[in-house]
Amino acid sequence: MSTYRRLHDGWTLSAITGDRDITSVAATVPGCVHTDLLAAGLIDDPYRDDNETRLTWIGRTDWSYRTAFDWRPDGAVRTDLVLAGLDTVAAVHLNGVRIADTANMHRRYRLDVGALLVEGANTLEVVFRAPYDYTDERQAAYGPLPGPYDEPYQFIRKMACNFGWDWGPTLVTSGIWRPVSLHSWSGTRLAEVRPQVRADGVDLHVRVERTDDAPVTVTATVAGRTAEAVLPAGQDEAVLRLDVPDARLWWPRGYGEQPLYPLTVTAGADSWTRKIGFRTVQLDPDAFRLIINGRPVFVKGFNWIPDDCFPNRVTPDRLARRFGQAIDAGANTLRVWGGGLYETDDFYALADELGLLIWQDFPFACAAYPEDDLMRAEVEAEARENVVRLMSHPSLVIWCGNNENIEGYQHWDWREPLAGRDWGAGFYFDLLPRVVAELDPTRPYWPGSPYSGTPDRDVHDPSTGTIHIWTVWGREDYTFYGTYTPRFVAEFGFQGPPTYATLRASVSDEPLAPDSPGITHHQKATDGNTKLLRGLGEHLPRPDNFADWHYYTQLNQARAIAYGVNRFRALMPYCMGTIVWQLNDCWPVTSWAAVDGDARRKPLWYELRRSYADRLLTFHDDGLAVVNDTDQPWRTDLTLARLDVHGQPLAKDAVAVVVAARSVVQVRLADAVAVPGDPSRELLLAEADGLRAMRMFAEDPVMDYPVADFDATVEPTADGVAVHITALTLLRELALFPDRLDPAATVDEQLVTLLPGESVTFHVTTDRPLDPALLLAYPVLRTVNEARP
Ligand code: BMA
Repeated sequence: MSTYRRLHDGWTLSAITGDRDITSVAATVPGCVHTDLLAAGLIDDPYRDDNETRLTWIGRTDWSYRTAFDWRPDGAVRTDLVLAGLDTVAAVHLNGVRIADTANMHRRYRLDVGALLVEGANTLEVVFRAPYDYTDERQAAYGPLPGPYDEPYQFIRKMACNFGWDWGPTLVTSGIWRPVSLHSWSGTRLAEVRPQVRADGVDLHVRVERTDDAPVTVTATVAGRTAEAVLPAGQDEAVLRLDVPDARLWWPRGYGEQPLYPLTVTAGADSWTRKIGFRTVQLDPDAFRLIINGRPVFVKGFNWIPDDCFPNRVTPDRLARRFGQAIDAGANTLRVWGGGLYETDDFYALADELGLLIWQDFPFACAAYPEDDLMRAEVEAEARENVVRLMSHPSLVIWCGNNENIEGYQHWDWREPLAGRDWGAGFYFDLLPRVVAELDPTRPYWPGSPYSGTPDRDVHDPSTGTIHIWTVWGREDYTFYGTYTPRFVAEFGFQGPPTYATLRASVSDEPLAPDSPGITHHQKATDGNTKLLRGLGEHLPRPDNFADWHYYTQLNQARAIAYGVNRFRALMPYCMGTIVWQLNDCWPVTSWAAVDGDARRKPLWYELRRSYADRLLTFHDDGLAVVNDTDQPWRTDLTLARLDVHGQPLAKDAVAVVVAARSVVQVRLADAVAVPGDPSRELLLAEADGLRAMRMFAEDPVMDYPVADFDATVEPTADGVAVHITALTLLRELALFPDRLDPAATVDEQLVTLLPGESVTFHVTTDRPLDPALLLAYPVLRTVNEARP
């Protein structure tokens, strides 16, 4: 037999240290202290205003989770308590007996509890030690270690960004964050199944645990093929080979389909099923190209952070919506960043179905980590467990040792504070690659990001490995992306505030101002708001009110990232990847995200949808790049024109272009088109097959744009309104912000430039009747025409 029973009912939460009287509050499992206290009305919403600052005590308190459950002997030989995730330093007590001590959020625990269970009422208690007490103790014993944040996250195996980040609040959680069950079983249990998938089959490494000596038959089935092994007494491991020569290959989206095949393994009464995809993956380390089924893939990606500070709130539905936003923007890859988690099984299963490639960092980020025995044992255990847990997923294509720790060692003045002590190199260069090679040799491992291929080569070397480009956000104008000729950009980002509706709902300042307390609190980056303004450079005017600040900084974010993406795509195949920092936010905040903390798309998202489209036209200093990231050659008659700001052609050219599949053609521009007579009154236009690239010859504040004029109609539709705009003058980057009128309203398009006579329809989804006069006026409808110095 083999039966699981969830133990998710009847939990209560009590504070067992500190001076607050919190006793037997109803608790949710899986969950955490913050969400329980919030549900009980004992704390204010941590995401609102600066409430976060009044909640630090939670991470400094010991907590007890307690439940009682009925149990009757069910004939099983073994009954195991299975704890899929405890956050973090915990003692587990069953019927008053301490049965486990844990100190790693990234592990699961299975405890044989049959001897302790009693017929009738049983009690289960998990006592969590205050995370800060534990890290204080560890830090005192080891000595402080360098890192950019004044938080001790490297001393505990817990999601690092839980301690705050330059986009996230410091909300240090405790709790039972993943399911708890009792597993009753007799005979045989499948203790570990490791499918090493090939293009034409799968090798299965199976380990069983058993309660008796009877021979056990292990059977594996996939795609109509079956393999079997009989394990005699004393033998607990088998390797089964299944050949599927006619398997249909699994491809990343944009390269083919994603056929998934259920793979089932049975042993006695236990069985295990996962959907696998047949494919190969290799990493060409010099060029840093990911090669799937023999074909190099240009990575168009997003960095992924935990979608909520309280990961138990991230439901499968929510993941599906967020992944939908990533793929609708044209992405084929998510990089699960090292300051977060090994994500849930649902996460990778969804990526398998959608053909989204997953780059998985091991959870180490931006700090020197201790390498003492305790840490090494935890790291090895969690790595072994998660490599095995995730290896059935075709979407997972690369393991990466850490985020920015090798860079930290090379560039962030760590040597002196380290004084010769270890900093984590033993994990990234030895332990983790050893674990991956032993358990899952089908996947490449890369020691860190950024990383240039050997430990002594500068991680900033763009000619090899991955780089992260932070010079732009930190100090340079975004056109500085144009000075890079990288192999693979695994991070680059530019901030913008969240949508208006998101800010309005999370900040109660009246009025909202760029420097009002709530807006300031919901900006976590060092000098973030100063950098937002500096980043406007010559591109857009200095805003002098909140609405303009919000609009220009959002617009500038969109332009900056599009500039970088377009540059890197134009360098294909020398450059084979661009992973934007970052897709999502974990709360409402001004950040580098394309989708804000309340799931609303920022202007960046819409601009990226153009920049990540399969076909792209993009101007650069020497001409125009015509990018074709499809499997078909692209034959097109490209038209090029120099126009005045009233749309009148001053010079024209036509070029027949053939762009081979998955390649780029560079088109040089004739001087008649490329050289302006009066830069402030002229622009450059390229068009092909309905695609367009446009470049102003001067920055917007000096462009002599006409005052925006247009005809507009607003018509009701089944789910909102259609806003038709016909341009009477050039309209530069028309945008509509209906969330200013109805927080639930969404719009399907943003940042559309129209020449006189051209039209666009914005489809607004809303339940409310929106006043057309408000919809068509400042600050809801915007163009850059008004952007005067
Ligand atoms: C990189 C990331 C994150 C950070 C981002 C923005 O360092 O790896 O740590 O949030 O830049 O500063």
